[in-house]
Amino acid sequence: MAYETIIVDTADDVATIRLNRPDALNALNQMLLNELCTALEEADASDKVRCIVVTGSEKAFAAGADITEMADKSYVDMTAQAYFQNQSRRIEQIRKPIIAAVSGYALGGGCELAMMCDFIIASDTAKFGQPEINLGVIAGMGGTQRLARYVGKSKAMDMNLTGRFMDAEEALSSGLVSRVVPAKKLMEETQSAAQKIAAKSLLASMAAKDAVNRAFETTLAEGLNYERRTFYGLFATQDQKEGMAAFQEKREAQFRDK
Ligand code: DAK
Repeated sequence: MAYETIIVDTADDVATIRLNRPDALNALNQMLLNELCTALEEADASDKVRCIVVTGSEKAFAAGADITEMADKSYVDMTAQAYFQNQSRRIEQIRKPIIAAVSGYALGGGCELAMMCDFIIASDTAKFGQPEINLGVIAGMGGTQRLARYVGKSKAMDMNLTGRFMDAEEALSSGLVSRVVPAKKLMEETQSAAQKIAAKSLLASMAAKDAVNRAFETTLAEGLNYERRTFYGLFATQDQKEGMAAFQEKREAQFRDK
């Protein structure tokens, strides 16, 4: 499919989706989010894809929702159009693992999009922030909710109330990102992580994603029950037999997603 605001490249079991509005630092507008959702859904349905990477440019992952698109909207417009609501839900429904590779600015909706991915690999130039307060509004797609779960109340309040940016080092030490790599190595390291994930049983990696996400939606006791039942369920797969046989036979497992 031909896209105007993203570039999709699928190779070696990994779909890489690059946000591509360079003139606006990849600001998220309706078209970009719709195209991103379509590309994610296509990757989720494709038997050529076992892991997805979402990235931006060297200067910006995304500098937020497009202020130009929003500026003149009224409360009624926002509510009637359910602005960005449907797209958030579509992203949450993706079952395959998604890595966000972040270089430069990940602000407002950009930071929120990165947090909707399963984990974030940041370049040492990355800057995260929820500066919506400077525009007279607040975060609208997880900046008060997911950020608080990632980094705790104090830092989430600090970021949302002062609008200050967090650099890569602080993002790492506070748990927002899983690793920081030199800017020049960002895509190499991300592709290497994606290849590692792609080599696993897709049934197991989708189950792992689902189970970790469950931790944020339920009590510990219910979450542990869910995890244990999912674990038992994987013993119905050929991939479990293959994975454990390969360990015993001291060879690489050949998973077939069956
Ligand atoms: N929207 C539109 N255009 C943007 C933009 C944005 N968010 N960010 C940058 N640009 C544009 C600039 O206007 C400029 O365009 P020209 O003037 O060249 O035409 C171009 O990108 C380059 O930007 P700068 O010239 O400003 O570049 P600098 O290096 O000087 O500064 C910056 C980079 C990232 C610090 C600065 O551009 C900046 O502060 N940008 C705005 C950051 C921001 O406030 N982000 C939050 C936006 S509000 C919702 C869910 C979520 C949201 C909304 C609703 N629902 C579920 C309802 C999310 C809201 C937001 O994200």
